[in-house]
Amino acid sequence: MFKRLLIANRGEIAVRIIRVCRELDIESVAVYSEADRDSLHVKYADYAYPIGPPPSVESYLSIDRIIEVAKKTGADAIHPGYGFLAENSEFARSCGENGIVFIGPSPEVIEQMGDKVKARAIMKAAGISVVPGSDGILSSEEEVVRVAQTIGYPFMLKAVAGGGGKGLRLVRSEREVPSAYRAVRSEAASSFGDPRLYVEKYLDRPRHVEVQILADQYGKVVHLYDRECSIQRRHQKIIEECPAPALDYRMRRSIGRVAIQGARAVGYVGVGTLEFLLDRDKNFYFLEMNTRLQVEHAVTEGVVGIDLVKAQIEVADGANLPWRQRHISPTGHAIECRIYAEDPENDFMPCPGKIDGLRLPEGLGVRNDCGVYEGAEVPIYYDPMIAKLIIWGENRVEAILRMRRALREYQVRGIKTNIPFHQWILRHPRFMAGDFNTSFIDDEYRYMRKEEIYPHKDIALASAAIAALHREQERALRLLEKGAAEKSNWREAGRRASLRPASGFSGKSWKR
Ligand code: MV4
Repeated sequence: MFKRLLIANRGEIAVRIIRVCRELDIESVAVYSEADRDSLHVKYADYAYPIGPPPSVESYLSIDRIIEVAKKTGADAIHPGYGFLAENSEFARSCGENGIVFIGPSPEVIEQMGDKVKARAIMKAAGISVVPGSDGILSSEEEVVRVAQTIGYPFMLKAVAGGGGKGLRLVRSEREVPSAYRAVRSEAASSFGDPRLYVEKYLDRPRHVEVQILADQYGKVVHLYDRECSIQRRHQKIIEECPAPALDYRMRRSIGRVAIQGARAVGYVGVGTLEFLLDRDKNFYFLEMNTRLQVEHAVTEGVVGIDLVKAQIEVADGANLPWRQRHISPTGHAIECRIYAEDPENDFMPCPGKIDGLRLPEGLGVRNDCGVYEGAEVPIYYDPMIAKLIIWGENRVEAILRMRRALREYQVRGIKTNIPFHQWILRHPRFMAGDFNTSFIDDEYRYMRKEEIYPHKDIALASAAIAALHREQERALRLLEKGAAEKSNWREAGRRASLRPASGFSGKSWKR
């Protein structure tokens, strides 16, 4: 097993990985930018090394600096977490060249799946249905128009190197082709350094369902069921659940088998995710494959009871997977709410700053993967996600009710968070019914005003004020009655003047 593992990441995922290191008796090496000097992952790790100034290109994205720290500290493995260098084949290759194990699939697989056209071709060849579209790269507007004539409008123009929300445009008619072509091409060139484009038939309001897979180096592949990830805003996921409510038993088995087939087709090793779009008739189409641990991996862990980070490290160390597919069964339901430092009342503007107060929910079925602490600063330079709240319940309804309870216990002072927005979603009838798709927030949410986050807040405030007034009047009345009964008010006055509780918690009681 590895002796020392470097975590090329920050925040909650770095802490998550360090925790596993400790359980496996592996020493952990954190790296940090100048903005993260006092961050939780730095305090939590066995060792911590600075890697540069706050901007991630000069720190968490600097392959050279990270490899240098790994060599200097004698780390024999690097875990990239998610984001940053997690799907950078050059980084994976550089680890290998320096005799360091990259916790993830081979650079070749990362590269292949990073090329969305290649990924489509591999999956299609493996007999998996992909969204109808161009089978190759389109290098002119004319070619785009020609393909559109076969698949029809509307369609999606996508960047080969795309993923997430960048390099993507909906084209509704032929006259929109030129501007869309130019826009996606230049965005792809500037964002990914790769201007190549392809086309897919547009699916209207699909659900986003993904399947977790896990493979060892010896050809054994299992799936760890599916996740529903449609609740998102501007391609940023907000709530995920496992299992996906849209799938019944037969579809679940079918999509799981397809995912294993896909993983085998690319010779996958480690943990990975196949993303699918689910149309209205519940046909599913392969979309992309993620060759990393995902933010939402924890909901899968809750339902299948397997530690995915531990499995990742063990597989990278050459372990055999100890499970067969039939040994992996889903139990109950898990939901994750991503806690962002952002202001839902102000167009979700990021809200960096100092966390003056923090109280975390606890209790049965509550898991908190938190990257901050009371007194910590949330820097402006990185993703505003500060924590994940993961709830397990025996079924979806129990998980939702428990999540509402836990969010209520979750108190963050000093910065704004999206917790009230989560409470709004968790009370939405369509969310509760499981009746939603990737457009849910765009369709249901206009802009959040205080009244919407806290329904009947004005009435609640007025009621509380009236109740307080009423209590005062009652108290005054009681005092008057006592006075009328020729009882002295001195006792009451004495009680008030001393700081003792009124009803005798103190040792020396006031005997009559
Ligand atoms: C699509 C689509 C509809 N039809 N492709 C957005 C991000 C990128 N990874 C793929 N995306 C989409 N591709 C076709 N042919 C709709 C989306 C999409 C989406 C997908 C998954 C999760 C959220 C989404 C939000 C908007 C659009």
